[in-house]
Amino acid sequence: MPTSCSFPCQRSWISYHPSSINLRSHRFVVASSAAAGMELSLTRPDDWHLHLREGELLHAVASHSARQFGRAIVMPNLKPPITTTEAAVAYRQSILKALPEGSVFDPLMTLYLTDNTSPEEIKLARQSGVVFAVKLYPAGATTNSQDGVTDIFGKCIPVLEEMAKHNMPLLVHGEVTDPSVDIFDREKVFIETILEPLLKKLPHLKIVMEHITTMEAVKFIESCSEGSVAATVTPQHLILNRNSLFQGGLQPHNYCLPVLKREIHREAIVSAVTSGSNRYFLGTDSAPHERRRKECTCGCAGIYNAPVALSLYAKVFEQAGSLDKLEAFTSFNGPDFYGLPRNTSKIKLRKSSWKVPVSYPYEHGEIVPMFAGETLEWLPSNN
Ligand code: OTD
Ligand code: ZN
Ligand code: ZN
Repeated sequence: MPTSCSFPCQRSWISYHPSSINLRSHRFVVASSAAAGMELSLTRPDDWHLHLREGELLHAVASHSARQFGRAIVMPNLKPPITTTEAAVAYRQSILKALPEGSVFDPLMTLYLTDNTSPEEIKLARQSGVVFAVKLYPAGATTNSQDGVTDIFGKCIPVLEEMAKHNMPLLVHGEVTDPSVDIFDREKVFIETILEPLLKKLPHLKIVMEHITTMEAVKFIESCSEGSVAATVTPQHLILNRNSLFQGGLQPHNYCLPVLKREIHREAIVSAVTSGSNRYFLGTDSAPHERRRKECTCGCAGIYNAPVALSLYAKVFEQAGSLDKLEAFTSFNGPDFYGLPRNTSKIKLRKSSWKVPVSYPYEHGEIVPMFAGETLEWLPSNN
């Protein structure tokens, strides 16, 4: 059974109002806050980085994403991973079956790159019409990445060349796995030792650096040619810093990979995303785990944020005085980068308080969402 901390935990939300907010930005926040009851109408967003899982967990979470998002890039890190087009097609079918009746949510599938993925598989993926990208997990970098790539330059160049030919993006978990590299430096070292040399070798490969967490990643993205390299950004890396892992006691539900970083990195990502640059788009990295697998001696990495993501993104843009730039981030930059049409339907975000459920129970377990039990503003609705 999960045990709960007897320490009177300060909730992680506290770190959303960091004492480091300077007066200038604070004044700006006050001046630009939206009035209660205000409503935003947005082109329906897509989620360009989502873990939907399978079986019971898939059934427990699918509707949360499908209600709000038009499409999602579905991550392939299942057990076993989705390494072939055939497996991706079957996985897509099981996702469609798990959707609420009448849902038009469109899962965009990905392949899990291994040392043995063949260029032929890329051709099949492109022909299938349902596979939209290939995911690079350095072996051992994150949940279910043990079958990932061990030597990208030694094993994967022919596959990556084939992907460049087919305009198929490479989605990157950008962290080195060398245990001697400090966990907070792994993204920076990955950029220097893998991403920069890779782009030199394959300048025509489209790359999405997933879930960026550092100012170095922002600098890297800005240095690349527009339309060729982009980044997804999660709600947690925009809202929390690494203090949230330890505030009032260990907070397993704030543990994800790449791990939360220092406040200066969070600020750099917020500035980049709210500047209106089209190089960044919404990717929640919503990664549900059963409660018992988070609250235990070796807790899994992953934050379940699908139900709260839109509220949190809106809050970030509101606080930066950039609500006018929210829609491009949630709904335009992603499809434009992938060369897909933008959604035509709309959703609404209303500035009114709502309480995040403390958990989402399902038959054999429950999932604790990000900011469980907290009150958020910006309530999404379909009409
Ligand atoms: N990070 N957890 C998971 C994936 C992500 O690296 C990621 O994309 C997961 O549980 O699948 C996590 O912390
Ligand atoms: Zn990742
Ligand atoms: Zn992920």
